[in-house]
Amino acid sequence: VDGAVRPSEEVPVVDLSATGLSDTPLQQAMGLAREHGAVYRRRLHGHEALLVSSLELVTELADENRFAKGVSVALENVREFAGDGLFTAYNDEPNWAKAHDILMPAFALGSMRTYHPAMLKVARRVIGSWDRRAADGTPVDVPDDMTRMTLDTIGLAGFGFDFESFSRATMHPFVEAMVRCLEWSMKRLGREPDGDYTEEDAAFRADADYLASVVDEVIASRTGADGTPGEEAGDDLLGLMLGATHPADGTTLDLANIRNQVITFLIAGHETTSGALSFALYHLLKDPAALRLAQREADELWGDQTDPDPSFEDIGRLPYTRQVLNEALRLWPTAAAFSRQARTDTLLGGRIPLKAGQLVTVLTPMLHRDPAWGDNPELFDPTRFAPEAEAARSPHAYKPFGTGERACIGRQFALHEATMLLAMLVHRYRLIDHSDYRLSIKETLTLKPDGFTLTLARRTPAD
Ligand code: MNH
Repeated sequence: VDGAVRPSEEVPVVDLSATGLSDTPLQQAMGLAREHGAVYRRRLHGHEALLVSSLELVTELADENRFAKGVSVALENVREFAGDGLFTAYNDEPNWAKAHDILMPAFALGSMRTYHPAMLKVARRVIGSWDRRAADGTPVDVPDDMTRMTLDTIGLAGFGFDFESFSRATMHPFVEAMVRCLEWSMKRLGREPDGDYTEEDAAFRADADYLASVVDEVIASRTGADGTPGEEAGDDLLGLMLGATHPADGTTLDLANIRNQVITFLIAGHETTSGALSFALYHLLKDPAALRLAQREADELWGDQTDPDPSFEDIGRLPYTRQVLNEALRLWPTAAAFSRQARTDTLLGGRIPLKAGQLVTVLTPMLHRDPAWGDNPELFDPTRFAPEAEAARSPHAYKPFGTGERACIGRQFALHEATMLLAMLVHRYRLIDHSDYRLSIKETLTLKPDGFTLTLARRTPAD
């Protein structure tokens, strides 16, 4: 009446207290968004979350003046084993800015040159293993091998530590403990108020302690017996953390924080990239035209060389392969949600009242299916990331790496490593869908195709 904008409670409320949270909460949340729309409230055992997935509202949430990263309940759970590492630190925790400032240079595009040799070494481990499978015709477990690859890569490139995952029949116990910790963090979201969880919590504690012990081994391999860095701290991530001082106050990171950072990088640095590569291979398998284009691009670069030697510069010459990864991350952003926190009392979209400090969850896979993506958002189409198409679209329509100051620090690292491996794999192998694989997605806070196997045949680039 007086012309002022009045909040109106038009947001649908979904109460899950009776049914509970599913084992695949992200896919459950996607289903609820399809049913109730791009913004809804989800109630569960007395907690309420606001889930948002429209370009209109995410554009507002990306405004750093009004919103900042929110440490969600899920991330609070991850804090139980990653502490004040970069990913789970609160915005105002001094160690966040300090570690961010010290580590940022190590993640600039140019720094990828330093990691390239380690990435290539591990890519060749994948090929060694897949050549044997191609020769005897047995299937490869794609997500398992992508996880071996990304873990070995972050270990070697970041910390000079070799997990040697391809010399093991089963995954390194670090991965198994880490996956259980992530699972614990996810399942804890759905706990009944009067349930007894002592057993789960004890098992979690044991896993978290084991992770810390592996990390202490990684750190010890680089420090003297007294815990101080040796003469040559090195210029990889661990070297920086042990040696570099903060430009502002000249202090280094403390050892407790370094331990949290190493756990954080070992987890954040491999779990999501391995899912991204697995989804990219899945989509190429199901889209022969896209696979052909990716193969042609690699063939043009490496011709009929049996063992190409990709240079650092080559990775920038694989734009279509990069588009394939971007498109796989559009449909299945492997870190599928992130939270924003209101800086002050505000109205979201001019209609949804938020209190200062209140969290809002962005449901990335549904943002990535907003009408801004056209009429067929479920369709895998790497040309969506052709430069002209990208220029015509809002930057807020695509957020697989989060947003703003707290966005992913490892984006270039992930894309360099994944583009190189994907191009090497399609250059070398025909991908055979021996089981007529139907996509099913496993959730452990991150997303991965479940039970995805392939058989392989060596190709000659003329194929
Ligand atoms: Mn990563 C933050 C997704 C690869 C290290 N990463 C984030 C966020 C998303 C994300 C989303 C923001 C989370 C939030 O807002 O709460 N990350 C990815 C994806 C890939 C990925 C989809 C691969 C594909 N990330 C990597 C790699 C590394 C890494 C590789 C390290 C080598 N990520 C981080 C760190 C943060 C982060 C560290 C936290 C940054 C900060 O808050 O300062």
